[in-house]
Amino acid sequence: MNGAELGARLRERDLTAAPAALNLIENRTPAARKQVAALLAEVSPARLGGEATAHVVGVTGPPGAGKSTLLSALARAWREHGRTVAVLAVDPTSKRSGGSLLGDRARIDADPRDRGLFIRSTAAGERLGGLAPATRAAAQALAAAFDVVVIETVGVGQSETEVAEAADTTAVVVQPGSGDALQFLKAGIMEVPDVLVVTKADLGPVALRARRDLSAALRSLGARDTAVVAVSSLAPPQGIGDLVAALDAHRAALDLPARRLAARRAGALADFAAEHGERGLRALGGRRAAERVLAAVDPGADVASLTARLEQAEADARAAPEPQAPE
Ligand SMILES: Nc1nc2c(ncn2[C@@H]2O[C@H](COP(=O)(O)OP(=O)(O)OP(=O)(O)O)[C@@H](O)[C@H]2O)c(=O)[nH]1
Ligand SMILES: [Mg+2]
Repeated sequence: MNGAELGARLRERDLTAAPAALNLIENRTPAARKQVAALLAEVSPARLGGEATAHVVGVTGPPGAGKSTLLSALARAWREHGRTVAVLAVDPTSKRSGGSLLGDRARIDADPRDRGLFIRSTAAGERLGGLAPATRAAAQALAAAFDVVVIETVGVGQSETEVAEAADTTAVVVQPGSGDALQFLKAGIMEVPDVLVVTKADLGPVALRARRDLSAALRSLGARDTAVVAVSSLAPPQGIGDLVAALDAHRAALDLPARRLAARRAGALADFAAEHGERGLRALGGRRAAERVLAAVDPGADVASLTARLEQAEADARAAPEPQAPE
């Protein structure tokens, strides 16, 4: 499989390259990883002449909150607006992705003939709620070709942090009557999301109350910019248009190059840590030192080359006869 060729096709917005690109990205053999690096280089900002134009949206929330049903409705709305959509549903139950799992957690209802909508289940990382390096790479690759790339993960609380790092906009999805999100927000366990979605608005008063309580909690935290949107994803859908608008508004107000640069650096650090563990980070001189290494690399570099730079720095540090004196 030729990574550079697949990357070039994605760069030219050839959506039919997506399945093969994802197969390659999920293949963790050394040979495949070289090809993945070649693929990512083709869709790097340096090669694209700027940031990939997709809106990368993180959708996260507790099991059963209604994420997949919501994404069915959202995807439909985006497609009606003429936007192409890729959904990466992270499967927390599997560390390796297998054919049998595809579509299992996704449960997204879509027209299989629609070439503008691509849905894929991907395996979760080692830690609960973590993003596998493959998921991050997949999002970056698809962001060159699709208008919207969604990363859907299960969990609420700290587990959403990695998704928030990888996405332009993060939406936390909660269902009415589940007090967890409210408690997590108040206790500061959950980072304030960009958009908060209360699902199952068709349930009536309980949904309205959840929306009111969450809005009040956000106000008391000073998070006035976070939109709280109540939706029903079942027919007839409600609030989906408002949610599309809230997501777009967040994206429009964003310093995209800064956001994406931070995402690539965080991604490289996470990939490096996943591969080389705490020992690897220590060899580099710790997280701060690793961040300094990354800050010295061209801002247009892709994650694979950033990770390679960290690996080089680690090798240099191990080869050095004496430990480097801190400045
Ligand atoms: N009444 C009502 N039920 C809904 C709505 N959205 C989803 N549901 C139901 O809630 C249940 C869970 O929905 P999913 O979309 O699978 O939830 P999820 O968050 O993707 O779940 P996991 O992937 O298991 O974490 C299903 O039985 C849905 O039919 C809604 O707007 N109204
Ligand atoms: Mg789901």
